[in-house]
Formats: sequence, structure tokens, C-alpha cells
Amino acid sequence: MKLFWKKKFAWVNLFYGEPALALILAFQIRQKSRFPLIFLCPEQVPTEVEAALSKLGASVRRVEPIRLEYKAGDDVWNFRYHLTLAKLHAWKLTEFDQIGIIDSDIIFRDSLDRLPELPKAAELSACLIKDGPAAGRFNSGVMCARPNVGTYKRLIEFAHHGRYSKKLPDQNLLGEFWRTTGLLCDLPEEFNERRPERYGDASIYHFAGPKPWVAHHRKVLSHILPDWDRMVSEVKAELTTAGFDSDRLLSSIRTVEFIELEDRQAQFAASLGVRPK
Ligand SMILES: [Mn+2]
Repeated sequence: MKLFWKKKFAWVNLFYGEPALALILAFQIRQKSRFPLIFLCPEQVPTEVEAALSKLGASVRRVEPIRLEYKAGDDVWNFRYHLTLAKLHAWKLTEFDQIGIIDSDIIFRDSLDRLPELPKAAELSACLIKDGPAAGRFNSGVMCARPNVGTYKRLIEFAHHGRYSKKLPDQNLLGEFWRTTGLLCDLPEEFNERRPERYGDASIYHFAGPKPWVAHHRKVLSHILPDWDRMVSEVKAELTTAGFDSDRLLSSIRTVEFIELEDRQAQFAASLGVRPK
């Protein structure tokens, strides 16, 4: 047996106010991985949501938000991304040798534990973006990293003083940070497949473009919907059986709730006095 099997591993997700996807993620990881899932939470998590997440086997850790100073004219795309830098707290989880930092807009096709098993030479492993304007960068939806407090401190320093685009702050920060030290390596694309037509070949499919919970996106995802919808109803059934108000907990994956999310983003944008592009 290879040595890296012995390493302690945890999945880490940044929870910022979207219970439905977090619950679906927890459900999938409990089903498809033997490793724990930790939610890093830069905001208060409602008691009911925390109870439901722990019912599905995940744990919740409160972390301080990492706030950037935005200025008018900053290259900003979507204001909900301002919270994503709290992801950097994952580098402080030194009780684990390795962590898998994952988005919640993903669906796992098979056992997840091939990912922790992969030997990794780099401090941070992710899938490179091969084409389009971001070619040569990487997608932060699925990353493997080694927690290290020294790295965490350097990342925080870079977050405040380094040069990177704040359009997708966490992804661009990590990409720039590791590009200059040359430590980023390539994960096989099957662990972060973002092309719907390649869904069948993926171990992890990432809804980076069209989302199955957005009504007008569903058409292009028709081949994925049976798996997705089945999983949502399984999560719902389990939560209902356990006495939770599953309709309410899962309501945000309905289109109407996303409209509210857009409103919250717009309010945040307005509070900063800048407009997203
Ligand atoms: Mn994503």
C-alpha cells in the first residue's frame, strides 16, 4: 500500500449563505467519500441549517471574513465573490495533511477518494484552463492543497498587497500566487469537468456555466438532470424524515430564490458605490 493513503484528508467548502447546495454537497460526500467535510463559514449560519448539515455528516467552522478594500474602477465581476477569500482559512487546517477545496456547484459521478489518492508534487493542484481568455490559469472549483500556516500568512499578505484581478478574487489570487512560485500543477480534467457534453467522462462535474437550478439553463443540461433531480429528491426525503423543513432548506435552488440572491448582490454592490460589469 502506498504511503499517501495514510495521509489525513478532508474536503473543505466555503459556505456563504446558500444552504441547498451545501446540503447537497454534504449528502454526496457522505455517500461517496470516507473523508470528512468541513464548511468554512465567514457569516453566521442559521441553527437549522447547521443542524441539517451535521445530520448529513458535515461540520461547520466559523471563520473571520477576509475583506478586501475595493475601489471604484476595480475589475469586479460579481459581488458575492467578495466572501470567497475566506477560503484561505483552509490553509490553517493543519490537522490534515491534505485538503480538497471544492465548490458546491458540483456533482460527483463516482467514488471521490481517487482524488486524495493521486500523488501530487505541488503545494496546490488544480485543473488548468486550456482555452478562452483565461487559458493558462486554473479553475478553483476543485483544488488539492497542503495546509500550512506559513503559506496561509503569505497568502493573506498577497491578498492585501499582491497584484491580481479581483474579478474572481480567490481564483485569481491563488493563480498569481502560485504562478510566480511555479508550484501549481495539473489535476486531470475529469476532476473538474465544466463542459456539459463531457459529463459522461467526468468524476467531478462542475456547473461552472449553466446550473440545473436555474430554470432557463436546464435545457442544455437535459442529460444531467435525471442524476441531479434524483439526488435533490433523496436529500429532501432524508431531511424530511429527520424532521427538517426540507422545502425551506432547499428552496434556494429554485429560480425565484436566485432572483433574491441577485438582489442581495446588487445591494452589496450599491453599498460599495460601484457597479458590477
Ligand atoms: Mn463553481
